[in-house]
Amino acid sequence: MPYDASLPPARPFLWGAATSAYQIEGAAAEDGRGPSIWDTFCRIPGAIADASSGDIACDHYHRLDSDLDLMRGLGLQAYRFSVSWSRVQPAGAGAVNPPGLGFYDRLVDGLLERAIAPYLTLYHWDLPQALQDRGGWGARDTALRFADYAALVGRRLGDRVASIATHNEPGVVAELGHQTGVHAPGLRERRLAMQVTHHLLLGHGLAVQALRAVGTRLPLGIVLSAAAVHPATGDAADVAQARLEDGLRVRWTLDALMHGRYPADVLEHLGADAPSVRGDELDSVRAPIDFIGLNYYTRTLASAKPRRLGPAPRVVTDMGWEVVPQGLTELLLRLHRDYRLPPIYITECGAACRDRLDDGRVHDAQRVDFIRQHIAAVERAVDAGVDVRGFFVWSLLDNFEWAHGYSKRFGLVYVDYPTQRRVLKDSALWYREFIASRQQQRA
Ligand code: IFM
Repeated sequence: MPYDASLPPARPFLWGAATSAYQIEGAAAEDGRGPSIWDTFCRIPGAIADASSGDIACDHYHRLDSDLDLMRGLGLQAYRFSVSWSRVQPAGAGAVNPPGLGFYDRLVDGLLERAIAPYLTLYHWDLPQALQDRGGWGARDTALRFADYAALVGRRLGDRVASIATHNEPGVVAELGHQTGVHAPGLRERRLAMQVTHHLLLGHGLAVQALRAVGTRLPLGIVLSAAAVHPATGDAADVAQARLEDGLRVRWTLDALMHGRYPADVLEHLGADAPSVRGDELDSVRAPIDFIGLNYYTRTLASAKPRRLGPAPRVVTDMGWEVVPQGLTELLLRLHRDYRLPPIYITECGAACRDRLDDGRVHDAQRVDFIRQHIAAVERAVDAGVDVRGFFVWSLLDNFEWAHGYSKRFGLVYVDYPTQRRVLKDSALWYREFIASRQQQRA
């Protein structure tokens, strides 16, 4: 599909793609990697839709060089990846695993050799099982261990990566992992989930401090899942529900990160389920950061009572998520207005589609439209004055989509799992042309 030249003109902006360790690496029991909570969770019957796991995933661990060449072939300017904590520190504390760190050394060096900026995330959901056995994110100690792990990664890779994000989507870790139980570690307790949000944020702040203490001068930040929250109807009850959900999903985290407090209305709503916060912990949470990453897929529609969505025509992706690009513009404008945010990166944005190999091609026109519309949505916000610096498509490769296993495909690149063959989808060809054309406009 040809690149649409009617898109707005070039800006100094990074175009990239993102992945995470457990979703692509495989090699789950190799070279000293310790088990993570996702290894354990995948073994629970019924936990994963297709009863799969990340044991092999995209076999990226063994295909590093060819995957790096694939990235270069696409013309990516930046690549966002995560480090597997249990690969570099198998028990989550104490001994370091040199071959594990060596893998990330090779990844970072390989990116730099290909002129691709490495954007590192420390925690994309794969907690070492040994730490879960000691209480996981429900235990304050895990936040302290996370700071040690951050320092160790910072010392080893901090001279070569473009930035370090502490967590990926802490709100999702708390809610899906500890309240609804559909993600690892599969717990279902709201009080615990709220304590987990606090410990994740505390871990973030302590990690930022630890990285600074070891001399890291890089931009440091955090990646949040963010959505514009809309009431399903104009009814007062739905409007109030939307305010509450915005409080739980957006203000909870950003008020803590930016102002060192949790929102009063949400604390009141939580009552006895509010987390316990010791001493000056919220001062650590608001340790100064240099960027915020936002992952955007859809809006949240809030209603006070469970209701069937009306007959309005809704375009959805294969996840059943409504396609709402204008929600991204709205979100960016709103966060710009309500918070004095540091520079923003769209660290994930993409669509799951029912991709099929058709004579060696994958015609994913829906994904091309999705990406094009969301880029345009970001650019509307930039034109209105929001400081956005980059856009990372989720994902570079089809991969292990958590509780959905391999049944959902988000990649620009199709992965034929039985052979591990990679095939550029039409969206990859489009993105390659798009990046090249933006680069030419800047030259
Ligand atoms: O695959 C996930 C990713 O790990 C985190 N953000 C959302 C993506 C799609 O569900």
